[in-house]
Amino acid sequence: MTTLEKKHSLAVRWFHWINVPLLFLMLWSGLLIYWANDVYRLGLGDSTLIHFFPDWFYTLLGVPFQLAQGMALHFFFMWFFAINGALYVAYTWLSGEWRYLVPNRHSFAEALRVLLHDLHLKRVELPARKFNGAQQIAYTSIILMGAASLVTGIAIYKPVQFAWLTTLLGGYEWARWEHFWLAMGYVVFFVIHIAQVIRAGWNTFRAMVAGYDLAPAAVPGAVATGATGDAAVQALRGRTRRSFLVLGLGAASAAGAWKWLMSRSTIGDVPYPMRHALEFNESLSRHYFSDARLAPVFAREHAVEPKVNGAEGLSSDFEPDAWQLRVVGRGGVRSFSLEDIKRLARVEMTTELKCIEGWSAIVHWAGVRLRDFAAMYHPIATRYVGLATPDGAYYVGLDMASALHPQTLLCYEINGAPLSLEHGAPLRLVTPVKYGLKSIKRIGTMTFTDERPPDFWAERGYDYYLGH
Ligand SMILES: Nc1nc2c(c(=O)[nH]1)N[C@H]1C(S)=C(S)[C@@H](COP(=O)(O)O)O[C@H]1N2
Ligand SMILES: [Mo]
Repeated sequence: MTTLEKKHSLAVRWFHWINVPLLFLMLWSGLLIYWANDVYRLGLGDSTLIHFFPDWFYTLLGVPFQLAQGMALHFFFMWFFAINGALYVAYTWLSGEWRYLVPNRHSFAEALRVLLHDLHLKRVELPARKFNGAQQIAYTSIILMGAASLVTGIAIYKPVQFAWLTTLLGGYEWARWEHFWLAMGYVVFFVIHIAQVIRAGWNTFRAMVAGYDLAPAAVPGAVATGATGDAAVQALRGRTRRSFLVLGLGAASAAGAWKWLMSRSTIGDVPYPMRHALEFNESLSRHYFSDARLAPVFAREHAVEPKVNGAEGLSSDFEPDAWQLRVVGRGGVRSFSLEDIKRLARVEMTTELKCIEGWSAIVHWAGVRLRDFAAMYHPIATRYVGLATPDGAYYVGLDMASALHPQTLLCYEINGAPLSLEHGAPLRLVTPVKYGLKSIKRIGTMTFTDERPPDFWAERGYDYYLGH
């Protein structure tokens, strides 16, 4: 005699059909981000065992190298991921389902037995309860990992605003490392889990969709639904059909929503809903931003030579000796020599240059505050400062608060030596409250304006504000 047994609660199915797909979106967009740098690797010292990810991996999966799009997706879907995660946790809490899902003091011993059983190392009876210890540990650790991914993600997305958090996690580079290995952890989980599902067979999979399974009538603890025998089989069939229909409709509407999202008109190279999400994130950062919020500073002996990254606007026909800084404001155009600039108060700082591609370096800079320069030049108050290379090929825009931040420097020295041409001689910007791409090398023109100045990388899909 068989009976229809309720196998999986709403929370468990929610977890599988909503949390997991969202996690996949985060992993997918993360994959678009990780190609960009060589810091993600498995190895010891200088020898690398595996590089994340080798080129063949991207070719195999057909993943494009799209850092900007990956970030836009990541910072758009992070909201869905976070909000859904919070709702899920609230639901399991309020419904009391957490009791089945959270490990208790027996879970660990039980998990060990499950492991021995699964590996065929020992013939052991598995407990007949709803979730065994191994499953409880798995569910709960994925949720904790999700929370940890959010926290480490925030710490690397906004490492200046959330400097306390980043410091707590061991600093920017550690937080990035943690974020990455959590992602690898999901992949390991997923691979093991898929193997288990395949081994467990169709009925287990069906139960995860329909929530119900057939059970021998005598199983203790089985929640009898009334239907037994043929009636139970019939009832399960009906439920299965309905559940797969719902799942199919859900998948189809998710696919539709994705298509809709990706086919929207673009602003600065990303579909407008994602651009708006980036701008929303920007405005949150901005509200959190203040002059008092300084990027962390380091001891000078930690400074290293940063790699040379990006040579847009650094054409070779440049004559450093003839260089002058052209300043454009409402009052007209004025030019300044390097000597004029060096007469301002010299400022030194050791800060972290963080490239959006994922690498970072602690560098010792010397120069003058843009704020001091502006005070000397005395522009009519404007909302933005635009900076461009002499040939106009690279250009960045800064909101005035960021431009006048005490750590925003016009630099002429790097690690105690004059700037080299490839690091931006004769004068470059360094602003540790933003990603490195705002730190324009070889400034030719500085424009005080009320209109948001063009920004080379924002036009190519990145966040404009890029505040940390
Ligand atoms: N003129 C110019 N400035 C630039 C770039 C560039 O391509 N051209 N690249 C930016 C980027 S993406 C980074 S990370 C930093 C790197 O500075 P570095 O080459 O001195 O390490 O410079 C920024 N400033
Ligand atoms: Mo960069």
